[in-house]
Amino acid sequence: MGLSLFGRSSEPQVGERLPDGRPRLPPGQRLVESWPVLHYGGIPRIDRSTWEFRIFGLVPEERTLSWEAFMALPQTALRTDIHCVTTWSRYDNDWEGVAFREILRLANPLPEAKHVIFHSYGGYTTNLPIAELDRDDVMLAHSHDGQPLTAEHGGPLRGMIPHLYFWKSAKWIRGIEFVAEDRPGFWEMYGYHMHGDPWTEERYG
Ligand SMILES: Nc1nc2c(c(=O)[nH]1)N[C@H]1C(S)=C(S)[C@@H](COP(=O)(O)O)O[C@H]1N2
Ligand SMILES: [Mo]
Repeated sequence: MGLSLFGRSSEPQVGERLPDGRPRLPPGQRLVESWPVLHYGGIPRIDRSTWEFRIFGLVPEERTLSWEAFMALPQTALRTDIHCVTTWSRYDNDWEGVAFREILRLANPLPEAKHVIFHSYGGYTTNLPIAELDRDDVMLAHSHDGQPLTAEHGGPLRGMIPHLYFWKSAKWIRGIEFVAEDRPGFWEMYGYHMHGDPWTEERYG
């Protein structure tokens, strides 16, 4: 019998609440068991031996991390739910990677930096306020459910921002740019919301 409160179950878990009282399943979402693959364009094939992650923009000193340097950063693990704007949600994803706050410490952005743009191999971008990333449940993830991220799901490295719609969690990331003014990323330019809170259904506009 699947009675575990936050375990994966085939039963609809519509009544569950988050600790702060919000429903675990945001409005207009339905639960899926599989993990859909969604992206615009092709899947970039990236070799970890040539992979680089660049920290740039409003920082005192730009940095470029190799895969080895990235993996030498303190590692963390988190279990989170995914909410895609196309209305599927997937519970209990186990991620491993580097906490975003570790990246913030490393970047040490200038006081005028208020937003970031994630840049992906293949050209995708997405924008977020730094304030939305400076939380202990945001990370850059290289593994999912105990396995290295597959290329289709954003490997070697993707963003993982569980409290916003999943388009903000860029796959195949290659850099983070610190900026003063918010500016729309790829989907935001096509009408997706600049912020993207699933609980207030900030889907489009
Ligand atoms: N680089 C890149 N990242 C991306 C996208 C994309 O098109 N390109 N799509 C976003 C969207 S809309 C979603 S729902 C998730 C899907 O991630 P998944 O394929 O691992 O489920 O990736 C997000 N990150
Ligand atoms: Mo999406």
